[in-house]
Amino acid sequence: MNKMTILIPISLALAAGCSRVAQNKGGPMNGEEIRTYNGIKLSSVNDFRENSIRGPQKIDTSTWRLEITGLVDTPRTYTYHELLSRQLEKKVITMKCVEGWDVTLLWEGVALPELIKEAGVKPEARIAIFASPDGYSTSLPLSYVMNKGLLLAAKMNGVTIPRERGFPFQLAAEGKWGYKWIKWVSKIELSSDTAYRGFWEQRGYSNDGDERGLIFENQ
Ligand SMILES: Nc1nc2c(c(=O)[nH]1)N[C@H]1C(S)=C(S)[C@@H](COP(=O)(O)O)O[C@H]1N2
Ligand SMILES: [Mo]
Repeated sequence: MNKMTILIPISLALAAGCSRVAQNKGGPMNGEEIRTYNGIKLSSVNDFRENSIRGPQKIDTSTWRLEITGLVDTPRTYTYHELLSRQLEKKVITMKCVEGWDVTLLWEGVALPELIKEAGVKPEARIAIFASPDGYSTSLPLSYVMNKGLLLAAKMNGVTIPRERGFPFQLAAEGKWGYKWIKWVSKIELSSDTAYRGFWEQRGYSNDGDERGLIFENQ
């Protein structure tokens, strides 16, 4: 354990992330990642910093489920294999952390609006609340999720998302700060409660989370 590791709990209380350099400690990553796509130079899956509130989660895909619930006509659950057997879409997207670093990768995953449509949206639904087994949560306006065609990403740069990065799925919340890009997402709840605030949002970070806008709510 080095000095940085000891300092992490202190910096976590202050910022949506700290500064441990990511390492790929095994996990499901396979094959060689691609580093250019359609002429665009990509970052590496190793260029992230490890910012997770409780460290990397270990998900067992045989028991893992994605649940879509709340203000829907029919709550739905999907297994890992059900999701992966769907058509996957690809997009190059940059993720920016409020700490001042960013990564541009090829994200590949399941179109979230399709899953939400399968559950059926009740007219009162305004936001989607996302939750993960590490106790993390965040929310986004339902109109943004649907219109932007957000992906639940299963791959980065052509390789399975490493455990540290959110295997089996990380939400690619295009246009929003990194803290909206929830890792290990396992529950999506549609809600009318626009006063809901996620983990970092409760601690003062912008609820809108637009990466071109303010970092803090009351600036
Ligand atoms: N479940 C979960 N998702 C999370 C986080 C977390 O702590 N837990 N951290 C967020 C933050 S602050 C960032 S910048 C991105 C990328 O974090 P990483 O670099 O640790 O992968 O993941 C986001 N998703
Ligand atoms: Mo972050």
